[in-house]
Amino acid sequence: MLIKVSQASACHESEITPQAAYLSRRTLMAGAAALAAGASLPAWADSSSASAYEGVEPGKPAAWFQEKLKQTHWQAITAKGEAITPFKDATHYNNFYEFGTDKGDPAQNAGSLKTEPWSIVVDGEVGKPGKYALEDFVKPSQLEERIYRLRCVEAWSMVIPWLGFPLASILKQVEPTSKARYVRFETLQDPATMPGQRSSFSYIQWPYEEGLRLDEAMHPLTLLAVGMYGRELPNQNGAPLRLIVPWKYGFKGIKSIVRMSLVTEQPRTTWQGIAPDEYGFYANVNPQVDHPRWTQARERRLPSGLFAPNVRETQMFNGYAEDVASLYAGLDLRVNY
Ligand SMILES: Nc1nc2c(c(=O)[nH]1)N[C@H]1C(S)=C(S)[C@@H](COP(=O)(O)O)O[C@H]1N2
Ligand SMILES: [Mo]
Repeated sequence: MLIKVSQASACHESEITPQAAYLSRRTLMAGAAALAAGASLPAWADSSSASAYEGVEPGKPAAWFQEKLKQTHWQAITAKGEAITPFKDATHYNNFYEFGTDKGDPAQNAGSLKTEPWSIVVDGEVGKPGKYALEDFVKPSQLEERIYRLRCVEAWSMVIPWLGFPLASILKQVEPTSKARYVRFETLQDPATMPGQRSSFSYIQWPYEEGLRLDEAMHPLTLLAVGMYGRELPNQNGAPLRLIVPWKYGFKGIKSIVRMSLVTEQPRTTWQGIAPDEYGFYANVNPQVDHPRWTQARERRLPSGLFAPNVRETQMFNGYAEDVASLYAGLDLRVNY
């Protein structure tokens, strides 16, 4: 059993709405170059009509990614009845401060990021510490597609079809010891290819770092993503490996991960370091706890414009309460924001 999640997020073929999830066979073939002859196609791949997948650019996927893609469990989890955000928006409206602070900067600048070869250091409280080549690290795990809401703390949101591996299956492989209580994650630090790390007025202490409690990290909804929209991750979205925790604000989803440490103490996180009264360690999506400078009760769902703002109510735990609320039983979410 790969995923144990409630009925609320589990996928039922019949409930997949056409506008929520499809890409034409043509787009898939052209866009995800990785789907070579003989590759299995998602069940809904024959749907026609313009879709969120329009304009999916052909990438240059690593060989291991192409292999993994053939065995993908398509739509393992979906966001029922919610339209997928167009690929164009998901790849041109980004937060990735290593490449600049404007939403368009990552798309413009992240081409310099070299994602192959890539390795991940695993250390701390683990039975099998080491420096793993990415392809070896993910080898035993099956690729899954998961369509999740992404809610940024800045009060905008998207719906993105990720491709990735449950973090739990990857963590089990390195055998956390009984002392491990948290996971700390670190992004690549490379000023030569990351212009945002060169700017002298930067208030961020690089590298970007994030963390999860071990039970959050092991939760079946927590994903290590290597792709989106049926193809490998574009650089601006955190290639080649980034974290996705769908019930938390987007800043927990650390990009371009080079290190994972199993630790005993709650790790320091980048945004907590910048403004501890505004960004907490937990960062669970919560419409009842406002950001000091704006409400968190509502969000702008992209694409959103002046005449079609597309505003919706924010849901507790971003709509994943049924699956994750029990993780926080007894915890004051106003104090632990
Ligand atoms: N290393 C790193 N990871 C990061 C960020 C960043 O600036 N640097 N921004 C975060 C924020 S605030 C959000 S909302 C998401 C955005 O992911 P996306 O651009 O793929 O939508 O990435 C998160 N991960
Ligand atoms: Mo964010």
